Amino acid sequence: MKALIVIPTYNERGNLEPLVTQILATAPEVDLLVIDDASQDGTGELADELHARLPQLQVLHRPGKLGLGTAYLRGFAYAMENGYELVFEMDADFSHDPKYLLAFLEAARGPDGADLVVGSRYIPGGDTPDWSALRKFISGGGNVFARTALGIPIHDCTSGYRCYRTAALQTLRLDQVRSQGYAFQVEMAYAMWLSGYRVREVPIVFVDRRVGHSKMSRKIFIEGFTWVLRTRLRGSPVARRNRGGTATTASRATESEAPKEAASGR
Ligand SMILES: Nc1nc2c(ncn2[C@@H]2O[C@H](COP(=O)(O)OP(=O)(O)OP(=O)(O)O)[C@@H](O)[C@H]2O)c(=O)[nH]1
Ligand SMILES: [Mg+2]
Repeated sequence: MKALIVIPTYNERGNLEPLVTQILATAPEVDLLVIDDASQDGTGELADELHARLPQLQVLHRPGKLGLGTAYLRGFAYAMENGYELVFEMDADFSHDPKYLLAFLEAARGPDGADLVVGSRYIPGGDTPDWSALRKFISGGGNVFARTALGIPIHDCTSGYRCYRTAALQTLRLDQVRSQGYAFQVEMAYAMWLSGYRVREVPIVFVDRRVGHSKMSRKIFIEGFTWVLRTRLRGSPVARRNRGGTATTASRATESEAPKEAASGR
């Protein structure tokens, strides 16, 4: 299966090359797309050097820090335009260990393959060993809140390590996505699930970045919280099935209702 790994970067010079090396050692058949937002530390130039050496790595340069959500949407569009069957989201900071790529590919393969595979910290085998009790509480609590408020059966809907089937993405209203940070991940997971697509979680141990700085802000947390509340009230504009004008949990098809009709091209 032709797979593209999208890696958004903002000041990740110390991480990019070892990450790319490790990805290609684990899954040599995948292609990579680095989306750099005019990093000041030379990440964009390094990505261009890597592209010159590695034909399977492409680079998109954006003029400024435009946010994670728009970077991934650009990556999804690239995957669809270039015939990739699977598209991955992956952070550049080694929090998302490339060793899990094979488990993702396994879960996405075959006739029963998932349309969205989520790397989950909140199922058996998943963990966040480096986090303080407070950070665990905020992330774990945020996930319980999103799950309960939206009624989604996904344990880690804020996880940014995932793999989508592009045929499924193609049926969503991606032009309606407005969120950027954690909300972007929840919005996409919700739209996939609501649209009847098969979602599967594989356990990941999420470790803290080794070098560089986090770009997450309080604003991103608040966006996540208010997005869930708003969506609970108004529904998802992104899901392909949106009966009665609002997408409530009741409008979601069960797996037996042929959720893969779009994904299989029927
Ligand atoms: N292109 C692009 N990449 C971004 C932007 N913001 C963050 N990133 C990248 O997105 C990934 C995740 O960002 P991090 O800063 O690690 O955020 P996080 O993983 O949620 O937070 P930490 O747990 O603190 O690491 C990294 O690869 C960043 O370089 C952005 O605006 N544009
Ligand atoms: Mg990170």
